[in-house]
Amino acid sequence: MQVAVAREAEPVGSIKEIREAGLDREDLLGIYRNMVLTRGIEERGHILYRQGKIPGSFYTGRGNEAGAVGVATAMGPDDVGTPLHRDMGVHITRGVEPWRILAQYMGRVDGPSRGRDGNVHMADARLGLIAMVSHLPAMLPVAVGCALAFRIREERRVAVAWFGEGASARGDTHEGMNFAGVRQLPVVFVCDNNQWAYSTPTHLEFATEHVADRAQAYGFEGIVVDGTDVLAVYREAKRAIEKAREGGGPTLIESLTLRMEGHAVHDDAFYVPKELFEGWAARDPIERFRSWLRENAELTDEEEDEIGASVKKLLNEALRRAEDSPMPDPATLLEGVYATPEDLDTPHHK
Ligand SMILES: Cc1ncc(C[n+]2csc(CCOP(=O)(O)OP(=O)(O)O)c2C)c(N)n1
Ligand SMILES: [Mg+2]
Repeated sequence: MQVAVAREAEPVGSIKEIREAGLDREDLLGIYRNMVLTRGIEERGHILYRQGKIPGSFYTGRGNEAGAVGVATAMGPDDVGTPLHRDMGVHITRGVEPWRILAQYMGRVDGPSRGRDGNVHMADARLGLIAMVSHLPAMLPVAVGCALAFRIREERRVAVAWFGEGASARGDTHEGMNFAGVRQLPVVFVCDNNQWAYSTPTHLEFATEHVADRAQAYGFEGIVVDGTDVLAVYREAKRAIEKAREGGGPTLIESLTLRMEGHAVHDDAFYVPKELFEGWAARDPIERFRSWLRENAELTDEEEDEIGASVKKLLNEALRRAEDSPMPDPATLLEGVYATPEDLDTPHHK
């Protein structure tokens, strides 16, 4: 029989509680705007894909806006993270300009990967983000390596490692978490549990009740949070990040959502029961936060319209600017692919 071990986080109630967690009204509206912008970028991307303007495939994190924005809002400016293909909200919250993301989608030279890679295989290192590779769980040891470096250099910084519940079935997830637990490193693991790994359901990925139940076996705390409740995600991420910064070691946060679209745009997700989509659509994270703001923070019609209109304007301008960005010059194909020994300052290259 499965017995849940991880703590199940309470939903967030009042604005008082959220003030205590360090957010004022302006922060709350900023979070809402970041969620609306995140969804807007992915909706624009979807249209560009249908227009044939995006090479390769196209992924969205619809339904995961609260999870991604909530965690990224809790990160400090010098912290680092390895967001994946459902975590557009992390790039937005860290300040990547939307036009650069649309340029990335279209393979243009102004995308964060300078047209070297497609879709969300991108990150702006200046904003503390490390670009993902397709071998998703391979990003966990990278984040753990960052945390080890912070420990060695005595820097008060934290690494955040994202992974899906499907990725949790792979060996690198185990190795990363085990090493982090053994060394009590300043890293927070965030599992975006959207209940599907392509067409594989959770019961074929893990035998515990929750992914977060495994944390105890690695020697740290596991928490399950409703990934449609942006403030609950923020509160739990903030606690975990500050705990890690103070030397309290890792935490595993499992953010529970449903992947609201196919694995990528080519997939109609016929294998996901219709009732599941209907149930989770009623808990849409943006709609949920909008209602909370209306009830608890006196969000007005004017403010809501202003946010919607400014996001639309920003995206219109972003699209124009991205379409003006050229394709990379083929003559530069090999630039930025390999680091030459002269570029490295590791001792054995000296
Ligand atoms: C090692 C490896 N195996 C298979 C794939 C193909 N693949 C890409 S994403 C994915 C599903 C990942 O599921 P999950 O970790 O739950 O993340 P989600 O896509 O649901 O966010 C698969 C099978 C891959 N990229 N890497
Ligand atoms: Mg998944």
